[in-house]
Amino acid sequence: MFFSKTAVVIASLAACVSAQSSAAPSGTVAVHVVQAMIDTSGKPVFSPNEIQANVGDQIQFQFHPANHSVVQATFADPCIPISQSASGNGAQGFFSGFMPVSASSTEIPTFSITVQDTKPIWFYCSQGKHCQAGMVGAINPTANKTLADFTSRAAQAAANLSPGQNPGTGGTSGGATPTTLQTSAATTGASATNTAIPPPNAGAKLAVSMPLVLAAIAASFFFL
Ligand SMILES: [Cu+2]
Repeated sequence: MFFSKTAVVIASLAACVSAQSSAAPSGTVAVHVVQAMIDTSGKPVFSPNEIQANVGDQIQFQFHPANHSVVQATFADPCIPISQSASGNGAQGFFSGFMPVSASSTEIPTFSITVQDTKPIWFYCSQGKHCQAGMVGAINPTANKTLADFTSRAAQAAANLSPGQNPGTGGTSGGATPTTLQTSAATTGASATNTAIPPPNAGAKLAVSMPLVLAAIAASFFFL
C-alpha cells in the first residue's frame, strides 16, 4: 500500500537524521549533510550552516546549481583559504574544487570531510562574492568563536579567494579547478573525499538513494 511504503521511507530518513545528533553506533559513521545552494530568497547559502559533530563524523556537502565550492578557512580570516591565511600556520585545509551543476543535472556532486578533532572548523564558498554574501559555515563553533561573528566579518572581507588564487586577482571566475587540491586530505581537523549521488528528486527515489549514499560512504572508506 502506498501510504505504508511512504511511512517506511519517512521513518528511515528520520532514523538517518536522528543518528546525526549523537554518537554513531559502533561500526557505523554519522553523516551530516550540508546543502550548498541558492535559497528561496536568491541568497547563496550552506544549509544548515552550523553543525555540531563528534570526532569521526562525516560532513557531506551536496552541491546544487549553479557553481559552488567549499573551502576551509580560519576563524580570523573568513574568505581566505587556511593555506594562504597568516593565521593558518601552514595548514593545508580542504577545498572541494568548483562544482558546476546544471539545472537539469541528474547527479548531485558531493564532497565529504571527516571530523578529526573537537576544534571549530570554518568554511566558505569561494565563488564570486558568495563568502561576503553569507555563504559560510562552521562545524563546532564555540561561545567565543561564533558563526555570527564569522559571518559578519566575512561580509567585510576585501576578497574571496580559492586556494592558489592571488588576492590581487580579486574574485573567482568559477572555471578553474585545481585538481591537485581537489581530493587532497586536509591537515587540520578534517579529511576529504569526493563523490556524486543521484538527486532525491522524487519520493519514490528516496528509498533507492539512501542505500546508494551509504554505499558511497562505505566505498569512500576503502580509499582513505
Ligand atoms: Cu556559492
